[in-house]
Amino acid sequence: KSCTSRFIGRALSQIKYNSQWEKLAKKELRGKDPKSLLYVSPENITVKPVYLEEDRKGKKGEMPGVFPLSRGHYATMYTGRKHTIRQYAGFSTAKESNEFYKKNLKAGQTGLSVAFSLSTHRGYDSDNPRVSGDVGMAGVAIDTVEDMKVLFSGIPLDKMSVSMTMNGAVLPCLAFYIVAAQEQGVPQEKLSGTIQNDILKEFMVRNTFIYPPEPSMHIISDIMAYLSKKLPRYNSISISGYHIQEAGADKATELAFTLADGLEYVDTAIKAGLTVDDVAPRFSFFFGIGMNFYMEIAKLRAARRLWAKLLQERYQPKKAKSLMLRTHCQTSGWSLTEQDPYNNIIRTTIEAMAAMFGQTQSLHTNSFDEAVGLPTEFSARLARNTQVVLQEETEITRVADPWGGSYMMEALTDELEKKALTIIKEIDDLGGMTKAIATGMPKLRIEEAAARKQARIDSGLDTIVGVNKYQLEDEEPIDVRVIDNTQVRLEQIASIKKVKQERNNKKAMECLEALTECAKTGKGNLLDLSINAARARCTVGEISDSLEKVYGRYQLMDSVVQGAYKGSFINKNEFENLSDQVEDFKKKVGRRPRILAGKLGQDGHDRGIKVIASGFSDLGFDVDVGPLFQTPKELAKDAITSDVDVVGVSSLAAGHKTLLPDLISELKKNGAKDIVVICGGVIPPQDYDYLYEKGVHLVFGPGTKILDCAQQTLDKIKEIKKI
Ligand code: 3CP
Repeated sequence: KSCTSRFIGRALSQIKYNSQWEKLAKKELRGKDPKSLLYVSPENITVKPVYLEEDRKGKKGEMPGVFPLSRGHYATMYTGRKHTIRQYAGFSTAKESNEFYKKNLKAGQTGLSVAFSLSTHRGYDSDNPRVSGDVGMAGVAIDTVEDMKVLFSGIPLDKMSVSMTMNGAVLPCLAFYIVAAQEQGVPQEKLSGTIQNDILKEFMVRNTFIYPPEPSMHIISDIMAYLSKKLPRYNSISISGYHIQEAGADKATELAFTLADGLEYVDTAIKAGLTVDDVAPRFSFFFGIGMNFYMEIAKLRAARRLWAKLLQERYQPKKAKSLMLRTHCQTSGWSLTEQDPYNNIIRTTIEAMAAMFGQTQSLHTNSFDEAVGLPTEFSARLARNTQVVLQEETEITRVADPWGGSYMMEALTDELEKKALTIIKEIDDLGGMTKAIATGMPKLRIEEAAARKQARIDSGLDTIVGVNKYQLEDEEPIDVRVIDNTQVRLEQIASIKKVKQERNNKKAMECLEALTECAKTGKGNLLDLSINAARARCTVGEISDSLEKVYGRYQLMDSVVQGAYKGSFINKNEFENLSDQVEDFKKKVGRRPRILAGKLGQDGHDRGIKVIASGFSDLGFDVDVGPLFQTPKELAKDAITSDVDVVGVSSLAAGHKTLLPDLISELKKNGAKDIVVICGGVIPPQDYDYLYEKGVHLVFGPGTKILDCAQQTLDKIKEIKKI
């Protein structure tokens, strides 16, 4: 309550009501001040209980298809062409994923979107020991062009538009795709689709980078140069806000960082000798859509307007298409709950409606079981049909930008535009996004917002049904898709071996050397050379290594946000009760309880681990966050060297059943039996017993309150160490 009134206090002075409305409202509220109805969003936008004609005074109406394009970049929008139903999918082997794609296309899906294995993302072949827990788990494992051919077997690539979420290993994967199409009889100029290729956000949030920022940007400019000449129907980048929102950012920040990334890519292309009109018509965007319904619709309208205005002001393009912000959207994975999971179907439907009202060009709807594991065929069907029903059974698509002209929607669009522009100016002042990222500012902003949001949920200020309100007493476990990771890996290893045996090895080595040489000298085009290497049957690991020799592999420097969790936690007594216990521990033991928060394997999703680290640190724990992408052996060694009481592992990419038992056996092997091992993340409840049997002490599902997690951890340390 105190937090709400603090927000409202700040907002009050800015708000003026229509006096007639105020009088009526006061009467209805039996004398209570109508200002108590104000809501301040996380973007710090004051949402009023009513919007009237006077809120639009002096502002002209807009038309879809006309600059600044807030209402849509086509005059007809969905009435002319409905959005693409593009479900992001991929798991296990190329063969299994191919079968899954074909079934989905028969059942109403209209575009494809490939989820790659994290091993592939990070440029490792499936036989690399670093990726023993990752192969085929959170996406399909692709090691060579032969896998890519199987992935699209029976799918005509001249007709089907395919999106590939790939950033780190973008060169080999895009090259495999182009060669697979050619060997299917489809020339590259006929390919339509999108490559994500948005490395800047990887350094901020998603972490599937391979090389440092500078060579990574060079790779992007080579890709843009190649695609703009040779693949005119293919979108060279998908500038992604989705992961920024998922990592905790509010919508104004998501919008601003995404567009600032876009501006940086235009500048990069211009520096490489291209023009804005060579590249911008094939830029595409990608936003997350969460539960704040009106704000999400406004965000997409503001995004189109801001992009059109910024491009016009800064680059004066000649082609109308350069101004169009065409976007894909995905419903929020973060908004899904493990608790009472069928509620997720409702959440996804609401978010899908917001995306459609916001006039997205393409949409993925999440499956309800994604908070606990990989989608099953059943949950994937429901997710897809959410869009099919919205498109085909409702009349939502009959009107272009149906919210246009709503006093409220236009006001929110203006406000978001203003807020985002202020943040974009801050980035400009830092010298653009690459430089801003080097200062750590964007990452820190996002992590602070994530810690604040968690405190609002843990304090009950923000409701999540089934999690902090209306909880069920008994939860029935739901089915999850199980992947035999060991089997997938063995199959991939066999197929790599076969490809290597059958290829002309001399030719393959020459192609790899040419790539290394190009990386050294900057002469030649890296995508062009990767296509040669793909055709010569070089693997994803070999192509990545040929560049790593010159560029090196990037290591992220990380820190823990302090004070944001504590500052936003409402019930101070509850917080202090636990922090007092931590103080007592310190008095008794002579030091604070020490925790090493780690990530195993190639899973770079670090919102969970960062929020835990911030919360535990504010409570008085001594917290270290380990580097990303560790092997169980490396994490065990760090834990022992740092003499910690607890190792906390966050797992979001399904590697827990392989990686955690390995961690425990490494700890035991080295005599560290009394280190408490806790884990959390996307872990199906069916796997909890398996993990406990293997020696994990505590498993925390998504939605666990940080205070509960910290209390149980502290109790467990005392129990194990007999304190
Ligand atoms: C469309 N067209 C129209 C109209 N609407 N023409 C006239 N009137 C209309 N009303 C034309 C377009 O100009 C275009 O032709 C063609 O129809 C196709 O339409 P589109 O809108 O471009 O649609 P699509 O091909 O589906 O492309 C959508 C975008 C694309 C542009 C957004 O980039 C895309 O599909 N992105 C998907 C990205 C994605 O799936 N990402 C997955 C991330 P022309 O092409 O000739 O102009 S998953 C990450 C998950 C989290 C994680 O990281 O793990």
